Order: sequence, then structure tokens, then C-alpha cells
Amino acid sequence: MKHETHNMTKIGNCNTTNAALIRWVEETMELCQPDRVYWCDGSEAEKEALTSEAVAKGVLIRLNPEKRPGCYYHRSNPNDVARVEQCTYVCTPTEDEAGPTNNWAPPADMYQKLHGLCRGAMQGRTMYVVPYLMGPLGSPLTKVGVELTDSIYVVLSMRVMTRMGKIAYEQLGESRDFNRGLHCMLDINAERRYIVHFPQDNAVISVGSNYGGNVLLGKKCLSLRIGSYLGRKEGWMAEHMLILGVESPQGEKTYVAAAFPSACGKTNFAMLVPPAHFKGWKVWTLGDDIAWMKPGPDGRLYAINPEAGYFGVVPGTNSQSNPNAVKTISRDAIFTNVALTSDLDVWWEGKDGDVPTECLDWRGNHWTPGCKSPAAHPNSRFAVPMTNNPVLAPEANDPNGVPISAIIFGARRAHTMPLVFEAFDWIHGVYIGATMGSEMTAAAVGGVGQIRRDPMAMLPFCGYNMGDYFAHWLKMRKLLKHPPRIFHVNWFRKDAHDKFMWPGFGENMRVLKWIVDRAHGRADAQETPLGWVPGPRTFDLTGIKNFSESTLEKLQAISLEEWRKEVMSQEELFLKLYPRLPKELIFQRELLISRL
Ligand code: GTP
Ligand code: SPV
Ligand code: MN
Repeated sequence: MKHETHNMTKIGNCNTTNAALIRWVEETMELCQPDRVYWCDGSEAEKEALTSEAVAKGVLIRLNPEKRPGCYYHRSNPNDVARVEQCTYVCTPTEDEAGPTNNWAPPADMYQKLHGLCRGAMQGRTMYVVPYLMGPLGSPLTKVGVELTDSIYVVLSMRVMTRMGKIAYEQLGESRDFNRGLHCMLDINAERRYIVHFPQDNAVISVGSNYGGNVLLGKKCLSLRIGSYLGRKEGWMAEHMLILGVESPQGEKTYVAAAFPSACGKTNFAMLVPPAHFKGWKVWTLGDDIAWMKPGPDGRLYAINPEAGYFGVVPGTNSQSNPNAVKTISRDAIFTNVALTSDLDVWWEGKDGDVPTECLDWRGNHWTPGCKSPAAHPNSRFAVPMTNNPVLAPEANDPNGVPISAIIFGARRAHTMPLVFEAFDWIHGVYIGATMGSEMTAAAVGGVGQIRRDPMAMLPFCGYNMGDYFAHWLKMRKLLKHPPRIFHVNWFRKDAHDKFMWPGFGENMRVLKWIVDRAHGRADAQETPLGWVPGPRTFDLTGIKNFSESTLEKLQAISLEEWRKEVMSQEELFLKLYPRLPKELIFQRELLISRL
């Protein structure tokens, strides 16, 4: 065995024979010069040991075992609380391949700069080798990644978010085909923060951060940016989508995937509890953030969730909005940047029960209800195994995935966008996704509240030229005999008093039911310039509280004045992408203008 020729004390508890992996670990050791290397196996004993170490080092605080069994508390550096799009790069060989929506630098320059930052960066520290799977073991869609990191918080979070440890070696065998992810915390300085993708090398280097989306390299980096690049090459799709299954009282199961931008409701929708009126209906969660989809032998689009956990927004989670999430995070969760109460429980804005008279806020400062700033950071998160979810679909582990009957695009829009409409066909649906606009949220640094174009909720996550990405969507249609129908929803339309008009959350079942019925070709619809909308009285409002037919009319209203502005504001993105923009989309825009 090759690795036996190496200095075993230096390389640590090496638990693989994969020569390519061992060689890469050795090269990285030489670069980063850690004092120790630790190879993760994913076992329970390892979890216990690493957790104790994290607690001893103050990286994690053990929460009250009576109130939150198995739960831990973490605070990130206050300068490091969200994704940083301005520091995120896609370094393809040419700038044109990355396209105008990504930051780009020549790969050789970027490697040089990052290697400079990483040189000796792990002196006095442990380098953890974290092998993991994105996808169920044995799925043809599953990818192997290995993350080398000096953050014990990352190791423990990756263990929750992925299928981590020796299981990854089973899928990998002696193959050289795995994602190489290197993460160095450095000194968590925003000036030296880079999240860089080299799609042609299936490699990611992330430095200067310790926040989820920047450093859990299986998630946005591999599953979306590198994933989308590989998907285009290999004939599949990597999307920022939840996956859910709707079960009817008759036992019919319909699978739906939905793309909403960050902090726009994917986790909530994926765990939806139907209102009492929908007796016998049940919603099952497959995934809450990422879908990998590939045409199956029957001509349908099959989806898997590559993740094994949820990294979800905490504020606003309560037994009214998301009772399944409340149960899911009652144990085994790592909470980041929420508030800490004196009895070692966690608190956040919008939690059930009373506001604590005092607590420590996400920065560790004393907090009372009179304080102006929130106790929990608006982008505070939980990381929790999906197996805690009471409505986890058993199919979540099916290597074949589930056939998708409907794709939903959704955005956060105070005006303009109706509650729901359906695309006329796939190409029109691609146009609707491509022109999505949404208000920015706390999930990324900067610009909260501003509307920006966020095509398919993938603006921050597409690992190549967005124009080519649209072309890939159009091409996928040709590979599908039974393409999913495409819809657009907006839970966030507001009235003149700046209040949400739609109750949202569980009540979204009413919209979902219409979508499912449409997907099976059995619900009435009316044609509008935007697409199909529910026909009169096809929308079931029975039992909905404090809501009138007239509010529904307002929610569905199409204002020509607003839509003229909307179509105008699409122009900027189209001009930006023009050289690679499929002409079909320009034609779709012209058709919409003429219908309006
Ligand atoms: P990422 O994890 O960042 O990708 O976010 P996400 O898309 O999973 O969003 P999530 O479900 O965590 O919801 C984000 C915020 O939107 C939370 O504050 C929710 O309370 C709120 N939200 C979710 N669904 C609804 C809804 O139907 N109506 C309203 N008004 N708010 C919602
Ligand atoms: C998002 O921002 O879309 C998230 C959270 O899902 S993060 O993992 O930080 O990207
Ligand atoms: Mn997300």
C-alpha cells in the first residue's frame, strides 16, 4: 500500500488507500503546515470526542440537556455572519466562461494568491480531513467531496449536513474523481476572505471565513457552483431548490421542486403542515435547499437532495409558522448566532413563548427587550440532521430520486407579482425563472430589501455563464418526454399598510394543491398575459381565517403599470448577458410585452 511509505506520525490516522487523496492531503500539509492531521471516519465516538474538544476550546457551548438534548451553541465572528458574494469567485480558464454575473480572476493568479495566504496557515493547528458524499450512497447522481479544514465547527457541521466519513470511501474507491475543498480560517478577516471555485479542477478554496455557506464546502460550493458546471457537462441540473412530496387522501404522491432565493421560504415550504381543512393531505420533505435533477429512463425528471441535514434560518421559526422545524431542532442541533438564555437555552425573534427579560445576544452582549438591535442575528442558523424531521420522506435516501411533476419559482416581492400563475409551456417557464426578481435578504452581506434579478434563485450560485445556464435549461426540455409544469409564486405581496396580504406558511397548501391538480391536468385555469391562473372558485379558501375573496383578487391582480416597469427592469440583465442569451428568451419577453 502506497501510504505506508509515508511518515505515519506526520500524516496522522490515515484511513484510506486512495492514492490520489493521500497525495493531495500531503501536498496540502506541505502548504498549510498543520501540527497534526486528523482523518474523520464519521463514527459516533468521533463525534463525541470532537464535540468535547470543541466545548473545551470554547468553540461550542453545550446547551441545557433537559431543554435541548444534544444541542450546541456557536457564535461566529461578528464580521462573518453571512455569505459574501463580492468575495466569491468562479475561476474558469476564461472570463467569458464565468460570465458577467460572477467574479472572475485568472486561475493561475488566484491559485498563487490563495496559496500565499494558506502557506503555513495551519501552524500550531489540526488539519481535519473530511470525506463526504453529496447524495445517497450508490446513487448515480452522488458526488464525493473531501474538505480539508482547520475548523472543528466545520467538521461537526459537515457531519450533520452531509453523509460524512468512511461511507464516502465506499463510493470513491480508488477513483481520482472527487471535489478537493480546502478551507483555512486564517484570522477571520474580511479583507482576506475569498471563496473561490475552480470548476475545471473540481476544486474549491475558501479562506478567511467560518460562516456556513462560505465554508461548508459541500453545500453552495460543490452542490451548486461546481455542481451546476458539472451538470451542464454531464446532462443534469444542480438547482437551489427544495423538494417535497404531496400525498393526497387517496395516497397519490406528487413531487414538486421549488426555487426561492435565500431566506425566501424554501425550508418553510418543504416542511409545510396542511391546514385542518385539508384532511388526509400530507406534505413530505425530500430536501430544503438543493436539488440535483436528471432525466430518467421514463422521460421524467428525477431529483435527489444531495444533503443530509438542514442549515436553516432560525428567526421566525415557531409552532405556527413551522411546527415541523420546531420539532426538528428540539435536539441534536448546532445553533449559530442566536441568543443564549441564562438557563442555557436558545432564543430568537419570533420564537414561541415569552420574550426573555434578559439574555446574551448573538455577539455575547447583555440584551433586554428594550434593546434596539435583535437578540438573534437575522441570518442566525440551525444545522440539524434531516432524520430529525417528523415528515422526512422515506424516499430521501432513494438513490434513484423522485420524479418531479412541477417546478415552482418564487420570490419575495411586495408588489407586482401575483400569488400564483402557471407558465404556458417549458420555454415560457424558463423565461419566468430567468427574469425572477426578489428583494435581497440577510442571507448575504449587503443590499437587504433591494430588488435584484435573481434568475432561478441561482444568481449567487451558478458556476458558469448565466446565458449558457439558460441555454442548458432550454436543452433539458429535449431530454424530457414528460417535463414538469412550471409555476411562479409570491407569498410576500403587501397591501397599502405594508402588511403581507397572504397568510403564508401552512396556508400555502392552498396554492400547492392547485399546482398539484394542474400538474395532473385536473384543475381549472384562466388565461392572463402572465400565464394561467386559478379559475373562479377553483382556489379552495374554506376555513382560512380573516381572509376574503377580495384580498385574493388583490393578490392576483395584474397591474399594467407595474408590469411595464417590471419588463423594463428585465432589460438590464438581458443586456448584461446578451452575447450568450438564448434568443428564445428575448422572443418570450417580446411576446409578454405584446400580451400586456
Ligand atoms: P435559505 O436557507 O437562505 O436558502 O432560505 P429559505 O429559502 O430556506 O428560507 P426560509 O424557509 O428559512 O424562510 C426565510 C424567512 O422567510 C423566514 O423568516 C420565514 O419566516 C419567512 N417565510 C417563509 N415562508 C413564508 C411565508 O409563506 N410567508 C411569509 N410572510 N414569510 C415566510
Ligand atoms: C443560502 O444563503 O441560500 C443558504 C444559507 O442556504 S448558506 O448555506 O449560508 O448559503
Ligand atoms: Mn439556500
